[in-house]
Amino acid sequence: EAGEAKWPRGEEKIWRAGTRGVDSDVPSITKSFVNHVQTSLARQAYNLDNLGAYQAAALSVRDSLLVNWNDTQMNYTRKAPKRAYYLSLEFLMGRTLDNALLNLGLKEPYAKGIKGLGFSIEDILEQERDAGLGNGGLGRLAACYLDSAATQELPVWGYGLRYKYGIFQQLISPEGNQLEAPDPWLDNQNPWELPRLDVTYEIRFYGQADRLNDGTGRALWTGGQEVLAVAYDVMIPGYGHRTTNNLRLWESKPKRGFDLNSFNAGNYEAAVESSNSAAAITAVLYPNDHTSFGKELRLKQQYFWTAASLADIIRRFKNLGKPMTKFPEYVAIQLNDTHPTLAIPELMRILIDEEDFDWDTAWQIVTQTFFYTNHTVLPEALEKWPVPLIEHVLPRHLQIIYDINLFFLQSVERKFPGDRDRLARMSLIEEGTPKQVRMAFLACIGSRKVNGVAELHSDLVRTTILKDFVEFEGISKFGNVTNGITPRRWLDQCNPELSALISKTLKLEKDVWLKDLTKLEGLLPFAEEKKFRREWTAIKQRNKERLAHYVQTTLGYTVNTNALFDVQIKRLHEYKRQTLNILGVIHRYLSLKNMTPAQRKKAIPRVVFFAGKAAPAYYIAKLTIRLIVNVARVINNDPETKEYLTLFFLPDYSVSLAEILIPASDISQHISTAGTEASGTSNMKFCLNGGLLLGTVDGANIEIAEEVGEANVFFFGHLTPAVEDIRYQHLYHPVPIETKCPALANVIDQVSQGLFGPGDVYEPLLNTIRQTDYYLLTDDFDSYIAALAMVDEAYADKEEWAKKSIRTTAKMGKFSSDRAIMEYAESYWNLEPTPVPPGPAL
Ligand code: T68
Repeated sequence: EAGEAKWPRGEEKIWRAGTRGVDSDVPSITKSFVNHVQTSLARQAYNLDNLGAYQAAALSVRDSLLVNWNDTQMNYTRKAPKRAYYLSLEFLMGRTLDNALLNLGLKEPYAKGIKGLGFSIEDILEQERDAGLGNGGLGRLAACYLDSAATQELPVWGYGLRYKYGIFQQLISPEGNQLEAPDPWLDNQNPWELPRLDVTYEIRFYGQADRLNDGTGRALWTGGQEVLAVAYDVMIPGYGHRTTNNLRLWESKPKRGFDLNSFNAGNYEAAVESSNSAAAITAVLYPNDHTSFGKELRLKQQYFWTAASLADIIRRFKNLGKPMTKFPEYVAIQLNDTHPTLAIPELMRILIDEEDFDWDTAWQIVTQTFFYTNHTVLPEALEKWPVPLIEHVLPRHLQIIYDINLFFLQSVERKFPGDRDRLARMSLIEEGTPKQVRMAFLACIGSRKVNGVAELHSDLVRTTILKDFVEFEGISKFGNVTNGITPRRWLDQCNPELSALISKTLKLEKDVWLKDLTKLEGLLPFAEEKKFRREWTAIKQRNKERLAHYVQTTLGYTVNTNALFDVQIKRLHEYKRQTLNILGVIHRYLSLKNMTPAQRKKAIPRVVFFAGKAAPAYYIAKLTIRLIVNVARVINNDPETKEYLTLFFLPDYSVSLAEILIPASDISQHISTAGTEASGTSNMKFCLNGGLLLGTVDGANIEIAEEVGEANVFFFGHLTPAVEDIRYQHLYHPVPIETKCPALANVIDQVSQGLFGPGDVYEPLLNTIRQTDYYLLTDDFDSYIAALAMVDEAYADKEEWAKKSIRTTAKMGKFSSDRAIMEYAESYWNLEPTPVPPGPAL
């Protein structure tokens, strides 16, 4: 059979017996733990600290993962199913140990064993550094999808880059400025990765591309720089069975240690320089979300990663012994945003220059293989690469992109003869100085299907940025897959008490409902039971206390846990409108100041939490952080109001911090200008944990409201269809804020006049509102304040609030990433689950 592994040499019996990793009984676990302390770590029981204990535990768990991983890969090789590959420049994995224990079903025996050896599992889990190889939603989505693909036993691998430094560490100066420090996450060696020093590919940059002019369309690409891609594998265990998929991350290194010619000539600097430039490619994650920059190193990252991944995928396919024309029957490649779009011209190059295919056959193969997911319609986020830069770095690819464009525009001309505007609109090349390649268009025409990430967003993709392409290619190519989140990490791991209560109440083992999240609907009748509501609320309360404890130990502040906890945690961006939130906080503060003590006594106490990073060059976003921190400084120290309102900006937001914040929230804010947030995924996490949603009619908020009922969400603000008209009015019929929104004008005046430190500092931020107000703060402020008041009113009735909270969790089944990944598998990739058979693999 195709892909049958060769029988190994030597004593068959020993090979067949193999190893089963670590047995799941406590004595075997402690033995393996001690063994790793003494051999892998070369340490001893005395002086072993929590970090050492974490490493030993991780290495022990890894043994079991590896056995499953091997058997899974062997099974895939044998059965040769169609495979899908998820190409993402970001995988925001967070911590691994707790997730690995959960998915292997080993949490309890490891906790026991570790306790018996004098450590606590909680302390050990805290030792692990987050793998922060992503910016935000896009990278975390990729991580959730890997968890779900493995859980659904789908043959899916991820491909990404092994950044030496992940997303920067955020520090906040006393003045409230964001400072960035590097994130050396690999400094204590990483037990979760397996270096594959034998899996390498040579990747070329620069040089010349000479067309052969032999009528074949082929070209020779020679010269330039060659860099080595080295594979590191990360095991991705599924929940509740043995399937363990792979995430392959590439590291760049010089092809030879360093340039021997320079070295021999005595030019040591030059010799090391070229090796530095090779290593630079995977040195650091770019910290910009939602802006396209056109930097050469970023382009090199994209090509390095797509070329290495494609070479690896093709090598694996060729082991099946099938002709390349069958490639799309065995391989689906999902492009996570446009970042891996160069894979399209790269596969064309391989098929034409190396495999001798004619253009049409090659294009046929390419367009049956790729799938493209769009994650934003914000114009500044749509990737464009300057033509001269591509020509310099990837000369052959530019030729191919031009050829793709030529044939494409010819076909547009045939369908819409003489429509020159249309040709200009649809061209892959945007005219200008310099000309630029429009990557979303290339990804679109090179793919079999295109999708957005929530219903509204997918509609916007179809009616705005890709409208012409829908008219040309037909609507059926353009779909929607609403995002999802893994309930393993985002409920069971981060909120174990709630998970236990759910299992007890549903009378189901958690491995049943964690794999079929629609089972949560069974909670609905319990919303009517007072005793259940009390248990539910008590768990929320303990999660609030856990967060308060975190704030106490990190910031040194005491948090009032009897207050309503109001949370907004996400990347800082004007479109996400953290500014609206902080101006709303100031409005509340000013109102409290205007009350008599007796009036204040009736107010609902509120604690507002912010967390999130700003791109290092995003000045306005950094000013917003500065404003938040300085507002906090003033109001947290105001004896008149601090009982009723306090505010915290928690530095260095991460997956692990989200796991503390989300279970503790009563209300979370998802308040983007309508039509700007493609989906949002933290909205799903909060609601799954019984937090209510305050938001705009945007992204997945809409689908959450459809599920849980509008009575259980707090909506406000203008709707998407109105936004364009309002922006037009801002430009051509501006109304002064004082007239349009006096409440907001007053808040802005207070900031400007120095209530929170020198007002001139904030002028550039305030001017964005006073002037174009592109994100409609002046239009939405009043309804936002009204919605906040509705929240207060609803929270005053604790029994009703608990009912809303329970009903919300109960209706979140749709938002499991298991559902989302199965939609991709069935409607896009055409993949089947491929379970690992019981018993040893050999
Ligand atoms: C997010 N996009 C969307 N981009 O904003 C969010 N961009 O609505 C959605 O839920 C999520 O994707 C998942 O679909 C991002 O997070 C980036 O991080 C990014 C990074 C680099 C370049 C451009």
